[in-house]
Amino acid sequence: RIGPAFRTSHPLASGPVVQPAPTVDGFVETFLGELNYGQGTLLSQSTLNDQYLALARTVRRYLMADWLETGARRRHAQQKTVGYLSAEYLLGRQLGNNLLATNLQDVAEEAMRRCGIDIATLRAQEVEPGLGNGGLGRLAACFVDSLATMDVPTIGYGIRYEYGIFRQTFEDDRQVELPDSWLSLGSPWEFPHPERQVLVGFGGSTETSTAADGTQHTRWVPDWTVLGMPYHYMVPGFRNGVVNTLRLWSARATHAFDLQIFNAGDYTQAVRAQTFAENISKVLYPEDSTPQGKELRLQQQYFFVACSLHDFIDNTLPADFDLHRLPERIVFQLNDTHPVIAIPELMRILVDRKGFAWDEAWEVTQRCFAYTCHTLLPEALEVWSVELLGRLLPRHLEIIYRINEEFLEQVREAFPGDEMRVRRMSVIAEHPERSVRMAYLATVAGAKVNGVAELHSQLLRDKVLPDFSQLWPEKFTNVTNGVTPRRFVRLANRRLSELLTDTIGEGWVTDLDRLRELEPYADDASFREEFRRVKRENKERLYRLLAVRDGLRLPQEAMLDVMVKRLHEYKRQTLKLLHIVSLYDDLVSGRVAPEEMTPRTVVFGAKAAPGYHLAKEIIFLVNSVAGVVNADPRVQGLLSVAFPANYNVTLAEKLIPAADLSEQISLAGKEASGTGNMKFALNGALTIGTDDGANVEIRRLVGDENFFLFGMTEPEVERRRAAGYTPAEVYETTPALRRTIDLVASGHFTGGDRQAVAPVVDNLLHEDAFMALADFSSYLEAQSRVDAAYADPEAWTRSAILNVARSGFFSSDRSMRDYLERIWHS
Ligand code: CR1
Repeated sequence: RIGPAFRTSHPLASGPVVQPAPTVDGFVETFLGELNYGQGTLLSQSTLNDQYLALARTVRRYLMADWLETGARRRHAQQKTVGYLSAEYLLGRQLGNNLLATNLQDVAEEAMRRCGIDIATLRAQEVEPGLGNGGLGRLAACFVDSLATMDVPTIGYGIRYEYGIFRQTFEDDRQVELPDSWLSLGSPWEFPHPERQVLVGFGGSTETSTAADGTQHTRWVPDWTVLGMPYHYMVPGFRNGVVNTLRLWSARATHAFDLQIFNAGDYTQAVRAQTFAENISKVLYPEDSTPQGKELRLQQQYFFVACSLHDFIDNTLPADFDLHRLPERIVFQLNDTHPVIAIPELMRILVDRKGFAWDEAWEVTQRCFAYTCHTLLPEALEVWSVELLGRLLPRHLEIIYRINEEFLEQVREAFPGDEMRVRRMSVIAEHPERSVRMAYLATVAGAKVNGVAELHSQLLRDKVLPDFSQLWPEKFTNVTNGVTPRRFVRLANRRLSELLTDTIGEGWVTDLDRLRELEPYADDASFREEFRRVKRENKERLYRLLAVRDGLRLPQEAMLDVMVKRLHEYKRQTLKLLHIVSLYDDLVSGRVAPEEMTPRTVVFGAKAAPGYHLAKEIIFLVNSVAGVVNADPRVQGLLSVAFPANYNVTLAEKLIPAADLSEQISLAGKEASGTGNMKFALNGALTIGTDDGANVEIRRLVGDENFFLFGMTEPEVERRRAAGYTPAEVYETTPALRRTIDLVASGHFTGGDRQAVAPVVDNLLHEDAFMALADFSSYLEAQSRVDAAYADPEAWTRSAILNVARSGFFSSDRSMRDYLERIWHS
């Protein structure tokens, strides 16, 4: 620690200065004070950004006493803490959420009105911290929200990327990535703590010495170091006086500036060290589900877990704490394999620094970690080459080798003579190059391993880690994902929330199972009318936004059909596109008369990883089709396609409440869970989906008749593949598909340019790794059921209400209860 804690006998020293109970006058005064003394400006001269920052700081004040008090209470109680280790937190905007948590929405709105300010314009000023790629990062944000609302002692640990997920724009229909400089206008929600900086080493070598009694001691001598500076963020519970902490690490140079080099006249060289060190937390890797083995990424991973473990062990626990009892005080939940290097790091701390014997340390370590797997794609299971890991973290590699040796002994004992199995299960893979399988390491060391939906957990046991589940069946469990009802219903869908609260009371916000009480109202015609009004108003709000944001003009009446998620072949945006093209073709060729068509507006939102070429070609194709369809007078009002750029949490909060139809159309067996699917159902959209991920559970809960199922099941996919899948055959034998693909291939949507569509078309015809063609007919058939159902508004609304009423299970509060019961308390 740098500097002693300040001690004084002043009566206000040991408790926070409590912000007086909120009144509009008080809020105005605090706000003006923040403008004057915090921003150094007058209301009459302030910019929008000044006003936003002053408002944020005002709201922050109302959370501060609870934050300080929660921290003090946690230190005093010395309970077991959840250390959530996640390389990503996709938080979304903070202002609205914090106003909601403090119940200050109305006061703040009125206070701003009195200052002549429209609070909505200030909210729009906030740049969301996009410190995540997609589902995994947003899940972490939902989980910490729930843990605070449930008053579970939690520290969220992660990385304060200076640049989050790139900002997407389109140029000539193609994705262009711009840096997301989310910090550039100031970040009012973060608290840097330079006095809690942590030193992290990299590289170098290990030294082993033998003591007089013959015991060996190993020490790592890194050859370069960086500092980790923590930034604290408030994670408020929903109106419960609890504020937990999210602690994100930023990299700083140990010696920011080399004076000797500077004096020698080389200024740029003198700051090189700083630039190098600070690169570590500079930018979020924009790959979702398909990591690339980049050295900087391993540096990021080790950097943040080393800081986090040190922070908890040396700065959070009492100085005299007996580390043999560490599992009583912490469980580190590994959010996918990104933080798995924490396992050898804890071993190193205990053995090399705290003098534990190996077995003692292993015993403790195994009880401190649990691992969540979020994928089924083999290419998404992280591996690090031994060469790279050994160069960057030589001591950790030694530790991993020893863990593996002892583990493989265990396997040999359990399965004598089965050397094939030993090779299969080794944490060290030999081909194509010697590398460390991080998922295996996590499974060997973790007390529990979970998947994120029932089907996924089963496939994890049976297909991804079968040898491990045979060896340790009790290690494996499932926790189905969930989403926070605070942000994704209460905040995002104010109109629906009011209707819900008027109908069943407001308990649902923290007890989402109460939505069940809504079921009888599905049969109440006046309630259905109200429910439709909510949808309509949400659509109007969305279309107003899209008009300003993206220059889009969309028809108010059409069914709103939404597919928002990362762009990935397995998610099958192309299947959705084929459906659109076939609808378009049916209309313009006269196969379907305009009056037979259920009008639709399809909205896409998706970012592609910058290096994922095919995904970017698909984006180009969607934009091309949208351009032609929207400009064709023959389909005006019947079919529109919109692809607003830069889909993010902020846009999701506007899109999801307005949607009628939710597209969850991944190839069965590929989407681990999905969480957008839950958000849509909770906001009264019906799902068209495959039997994949959490869709399975959604369908079971909402009922078959309120869900549009299509496509092969996972075993059917397997059989089809085993029989030899040839997409060209499907194309040849399915006239509607043939027409559709031919129209695309003809260059109709690309001004006659066939070359431009070739990457996608050729891939579909000759590879189609995710079997879009195989599911095409089934998908179209399901979509015609959707059309028919939508044509009956009363029946549709009834189904939509039942989707809401029966989706309470998908609250992340329930997920957290499951983690507590199945993983953290065991
Ligand atoms: C999965 O693809 C799941 C989220 C959250 C994603 C998605 O199906 O809902 O995790 N996986 O569990 C991922 O991002 C790195 O892997």
